[in-house]
Amino acid sequence: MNKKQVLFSGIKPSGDITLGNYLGAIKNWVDLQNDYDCYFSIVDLHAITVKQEPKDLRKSTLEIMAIYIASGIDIKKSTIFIQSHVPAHTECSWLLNCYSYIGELSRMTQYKDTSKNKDQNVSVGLFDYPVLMASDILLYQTDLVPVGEDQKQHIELTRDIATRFNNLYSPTFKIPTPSIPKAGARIMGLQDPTKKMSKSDENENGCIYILDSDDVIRRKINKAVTDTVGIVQISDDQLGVKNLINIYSVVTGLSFNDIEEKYKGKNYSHFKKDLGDILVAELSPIREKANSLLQNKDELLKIAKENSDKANYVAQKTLRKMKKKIGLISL
Ligand code: ATP
Ligand code: LTN
Repeated sequence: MNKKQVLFSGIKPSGDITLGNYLGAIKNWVDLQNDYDCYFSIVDLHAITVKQEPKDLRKSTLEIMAIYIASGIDIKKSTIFIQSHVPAHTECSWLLNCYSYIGELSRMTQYKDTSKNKDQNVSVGLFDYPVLMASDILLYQTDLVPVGEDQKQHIELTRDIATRFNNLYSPTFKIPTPSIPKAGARIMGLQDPTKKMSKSDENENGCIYILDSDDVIRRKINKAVTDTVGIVQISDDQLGVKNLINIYSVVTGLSFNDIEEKYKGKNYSHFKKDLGDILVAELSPIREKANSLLQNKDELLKIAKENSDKANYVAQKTLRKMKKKIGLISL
């Protein structure tokens, strides 16, 4: 039997998980786990590149773990682990820092965007974020990295660093390929459809959170900004409506055309009511399962421990290889 290809992805516990995270990432992972040997991480070390309240960080980390499982990621098939439980990630990151260039890191748009909005000091960690991400991916000899469009540049950088290391020494890392979902690749904010829906957004009405109650989901959809055109159609002059149609399409599997047809002659409130119902049907079972998992923290931690043992074993193997090639003495 051929060995399955390896898949790695992760989400930062930097806030409550949004519909963007779910449709752009988690939902696709669930489908991929039968075909790949999957690692899904909660990347807490990435979250601390910007300020986090310790208690919120702890809460988000466990919530993401519960949401992964509640959304259908099967711990018998996939490895779900907390990044800081596998020390090889930080160690590998230092090593790869020595093969990464300030020039290439300076060109990363996520860094430029995040640092631009900070009035206080920007941490070295924020600048170095992509090297830690490269370590996450390369330690597992990853073939495929499913991410939203915004992360493509970081995967390109990962490929460059890996190729550089392989050329300098000898083949050490698999060169990973990004996989960007066509649908759901970019869910926009409900209050500002020119910006992506993001868990660190200050405006709560702009985001639907996976653990939002049914009423809150419906209310946020009702309040979503639209326009005065009044036609449910895909148009670049109607970014709010376009985003809602996209969400509708990703959840139901209906094409944009089907949706436009279905709502011909109907007003926005009719469309929004249906979309609210569709989202409630999709998210409420996940919320209930996640909340029930969160009732038993010991069980979640037990899963985290077992899975990190598995991840540690695989990651250490690559790390040992790297150190040997670099010329570090092992005992
Ligand atoms: P933050 O607001 O803290 O930057 P985020 O909400 O952008 O966080 P990440 O942890 O950076 O989320 O991303 C986790 C995964 O979810 C990534 O694969 C990312 O591409 C995807 N993702 C995040 N936001 C969206 C979105 N609005 N639409 C589609 N995919 C998204
Ligand atoms: N940088 C990613 C999160 C992330 C990740 C990874 C994704 C950290 N390490 C490894 C895929 C593979 C983000 O901001 N979405």
